[in-house]
Amino acid sequence: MTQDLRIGIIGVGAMGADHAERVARRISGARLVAVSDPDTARAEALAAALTGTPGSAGSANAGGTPAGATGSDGVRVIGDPLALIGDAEVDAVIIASPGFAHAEQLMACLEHGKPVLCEKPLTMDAESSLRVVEAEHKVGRPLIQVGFMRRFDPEYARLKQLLDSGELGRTLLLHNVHRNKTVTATFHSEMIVRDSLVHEVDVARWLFDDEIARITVHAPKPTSLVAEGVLDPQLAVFEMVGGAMADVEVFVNFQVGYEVRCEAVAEKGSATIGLGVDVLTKQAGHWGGTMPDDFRVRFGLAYDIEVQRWVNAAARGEIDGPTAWDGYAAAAVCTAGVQSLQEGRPVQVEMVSRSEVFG
Ligand code: ISE
Repeated sequence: MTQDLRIGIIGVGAMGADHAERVARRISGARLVAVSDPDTARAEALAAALTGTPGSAGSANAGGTPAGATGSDGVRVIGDPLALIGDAEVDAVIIASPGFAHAEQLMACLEHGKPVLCEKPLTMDAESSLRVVEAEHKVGRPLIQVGFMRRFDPEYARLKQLLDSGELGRTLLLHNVHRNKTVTATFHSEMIVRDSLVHEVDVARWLFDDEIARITVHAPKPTSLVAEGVLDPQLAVFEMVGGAMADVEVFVNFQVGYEVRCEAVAEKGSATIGLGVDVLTKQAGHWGGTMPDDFRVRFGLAYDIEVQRWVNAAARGEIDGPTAWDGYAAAAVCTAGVQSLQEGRPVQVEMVSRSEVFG
C-alpha cells in the first residue's frame, strides 16, 4: 500500500484555507499535516477545525478523479514557514502566502527536495523568478508547479482542446474579461497587473502556445469607487511572438460578482467560455441566474482537479501543470506590464531564452 502524501500549507488566508479544506476533505492520496501563518490564532483555529476531519466521497473530477479523501488526523501549526518546509513529516508543500514571500520559500523547498504547488505569482519580478528556475534546474528534477488554475477548469480545458484540434483553423485573437466583485483596500494598481492580469498572461501563453513579445496596459478613467490613485479598470493588449494578439479587461471592483470570460477568434469560427449560464431561471417577472462572489466558487472544481493532479504527480516524482518556467514567463510579462502602466506606452518583454537556462 502506498502512503498518503503528507502536505503542509504555508499561508492560510482565503486561498490557503480553501486549499487546506480541499486537501483535508476532497483530495485522495494526501493528508493535511501542518499549516503555517503569521496569524497564529487563524492557523490554530483552522488546524483545530480540520483535525479529525473525515475524508469525503470526493468531488467529480475530470482527470484528477479523487476516490475519496483520507481526511486529517492531526494538523500541526508550525510558526516558521521554513521550519514547515524542513519538517521531516511534511512530504510536499502548498505555498499560499503573499507573493513577496514566495522566492525564499520556493528556494527552501528546492533545498529540501520537496514538491511544491505555489500559488501565483511565482515571485514578484522576472529576475527573482529566473533565479528560481535556475535553482530548480540545478536540482535536476521538476519540483515546482505554479497555481494557474484556469488550465484545470473544464471549460478552459475544452477550449484549449478545440483550438489545438485545428477545427477552427488558426487562432487569431483572444478577448478576455476578468472581473472581481471587490478587493481589499490595499490592492493597488500594480497588484492588478501582478495578481490578477497574470492569470490571462498565462492563459494567452497557454492557448496560443507562444510567448508574449510586447504588452501595453492602458488605464481608462478609474471607477469612483476606489481610493484616489488606484487604476481600476485596466485594459491590456498582448502581442504574441507569432503575431497573434489578445486583449484583457481587468476590473477588480466590479461590484456585481466574479466573472471570467474568454473568447477565441479563429479563422473558421469563434469559441467563448465563462458565460456562466448554468441554470437560467424565470421567476416573478425576471429571468436570470446567479453570479459567484469570488474565484473560490467559480474555479472550485478547477482547484480540486489541479490539487488532485499535483498530488498524483508528486507521488510519481513529477509535476502535472504549469512549470516554474511558466511562472517566470508570466513574471517577465507582468514586470513589463507594470512599466507600461507607469509609462503609458507599449513595453517589450525581456526574457532569457530557454536554451540559456536549460542548454
Ligand atoms: C486573486 O489573487 C486570484 O488569483 C483570482 O483568481 C483573481 O481573480 C483575483 O483578481 C486575484 O486577486
